[in-house]
Amino acid sequence: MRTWLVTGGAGFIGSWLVERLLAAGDSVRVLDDFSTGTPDNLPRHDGLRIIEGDICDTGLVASHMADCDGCFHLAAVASVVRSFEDWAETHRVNALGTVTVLEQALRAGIPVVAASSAAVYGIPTAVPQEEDAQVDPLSPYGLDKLAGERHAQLMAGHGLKACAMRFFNVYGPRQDPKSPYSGVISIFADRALQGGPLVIDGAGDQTRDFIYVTDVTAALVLAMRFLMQAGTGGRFEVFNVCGGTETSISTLAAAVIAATESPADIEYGPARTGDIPRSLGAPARAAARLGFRADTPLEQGLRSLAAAL
Ligand code: NAD
Ligand code: UD2
Repeated sequence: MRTWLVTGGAGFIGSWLVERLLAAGDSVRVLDDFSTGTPDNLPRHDGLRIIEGDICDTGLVASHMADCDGCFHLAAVASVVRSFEDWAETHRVNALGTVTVLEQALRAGIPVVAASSAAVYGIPTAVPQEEDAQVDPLSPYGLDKLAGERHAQLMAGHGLKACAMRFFNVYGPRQDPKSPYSGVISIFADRALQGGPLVIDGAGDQTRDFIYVTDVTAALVLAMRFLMQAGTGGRFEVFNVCGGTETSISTLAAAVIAATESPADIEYGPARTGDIPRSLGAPARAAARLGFRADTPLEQGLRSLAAAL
């Protein structure tokens, strides 16, 4: 049995990861400040310990890492929009918090699998986006995620084992639809269940690469296994965590209406300023090196989401 530290484990993706690790028979410590996450997302389980605290608290992070086998680092201010509204605080959590977690993992000699984002790429110069594509983040959020990756890469030269996982657009139960920073699928599903309308920003031909949350947690576990099996010395890898399928927002709206069997209408509003026209990840590297493949088709994921609401 192994023991894992999961920062941000009370959040949307973190709570699904915690469930997966507990189901595998491992022990889990969650470090979370409950700023967007909640203990209500987590099960009652003998193998789970929940610590309320800030990832920038060096002593706290160090003390809980001391006897862990590895760390999954998911805690973040996880919103592009909020990163503009609350620039310095986002930077504190996403940059300083990440460096704190990485540095303490380096000192403890444990591997880290950290959440990064497709936001590091900025506007794609070509799709599908491979990990070696140009990075040019357009937001403080994306910039701090990129900085976290670079710190991990630098620390690998000093012995850290780390993977940065560039999540594309993740969806599934427990993603809060009420927040102004919510992802489009949780907003559309909520609107569909309220009877509509679903409001598409712009023409609806913009595309995204959606990935269901349990596919993401599968990738995280495979990345940790990869690091545990790596030889001695430092190691840094970056992986897209994506489905490799492009879906337009109009197609998505129709699919959400079908999955929820809703009578809701679709309306069109103004395009979002700075919206990215296409986003599609290349899944080949994670497939080749981690054996990862996202295997939840959009229709199936949307049905699971609808059933959970
Ligand atoms: P979330 O907001 O549900 O989870 C983040 C968690 O971190 C929350 O539980 C929050 O309370 C906690 N947290 C925030 N600041 C903290 C701090 N200072 N100390 C301790 N805990 C803190 O968001 P999520 O969607 O589950 O995102 C998880 C990770 O995945 C984040 O790193 C995010 O940037 C990344 N990500 C998410 C998506 C997506 O589509 N959801 C896409 C790309 C990357
Ligand atoms: C951002 C981040 C991504 C991830 C995600 C979290 C970038 C490049 N990407 O992606 O990494 O953090 O946020 O959710 O910064 N839309 C509508 N109607 C709505 C809501 C959204 O049409 O009611 C459109 C929106 O204009 C956009 C698409 O849906 O074209 C996706 O929007 P999103 O906010 O879910 O995510 P996105 O791609 O901005």
